[in-house]
Amino acid sequence: MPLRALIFDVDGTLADTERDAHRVAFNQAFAEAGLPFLWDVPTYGVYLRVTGGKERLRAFLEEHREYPQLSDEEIAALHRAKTHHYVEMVATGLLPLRPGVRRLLDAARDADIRIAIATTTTPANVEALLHSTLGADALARFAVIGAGDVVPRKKPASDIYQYVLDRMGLAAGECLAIEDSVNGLRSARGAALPTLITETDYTRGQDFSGALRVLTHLGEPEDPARVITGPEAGSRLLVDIPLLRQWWAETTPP
Ligand code: XBP
Ligand code: MG
Repeated sequence: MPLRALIFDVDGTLADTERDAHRVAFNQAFAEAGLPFLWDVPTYGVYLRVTGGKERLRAFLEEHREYPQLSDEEIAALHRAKTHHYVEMVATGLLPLRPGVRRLLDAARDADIRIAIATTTTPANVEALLHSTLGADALARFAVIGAGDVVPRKKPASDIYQYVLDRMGLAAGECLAIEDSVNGLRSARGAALPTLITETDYTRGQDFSGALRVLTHLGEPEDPARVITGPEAGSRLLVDIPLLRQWWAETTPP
């Protein structure tokens, strides 16, 4: 059975979006609404344990009763403003793809391996990021884009990966997921997907047991990735299609 598809997470995996884009867009929306709080870098890191922007804000307010408590409608309106700011920011080209992402997307296309997206973030955010980094016809590269509220339960539930697999008509054993966080790993593994981790500053040190390999990133010729967990730990390499096929084959019976 060949490897048929790569399923990418977005935030933290395709691009390092959380600290300098999502967090900043939330703070712009909070300030505009006259709210008496903002999320500094460490605070945002704490609440990243909750996936989904609306859900993250709800969790923060529940733990900060000293601040005005917002209704679901108010949170939804605030989140729409945040999405607007995020999309505007990303459209300026502020956020590059992480090392090796473009190279691997192109290599997958050349090898007839489908690519798809499974993310918790709002669809407009995904489209803005893909357009600004991959150009006007970026969306056509992806067989399926599963994003945001299209499923009832966000990561770490496996719903979004199951949704993408169903839409592609593929079994988990024919695919490989690429993620950056423990919530993403749980989600992908819950759908029985072999999963590669490229960690970020926010996710370094999380419990990645069950991952196929943990890497610093996917690597570029001038900046190879370092393997953090796996038989090659400590070595530097480029993640390319032959290597992905080799790692993926370890997970599937011949
Ligand atoms: C990342 C998330 C998202 C973003 C914010 O998901 O948890 O909530 O931080 O997105 P993933 P929204 O890594 O699965 O892409 O504000 O649009 O929810
Ligand atoms: Mg992520």
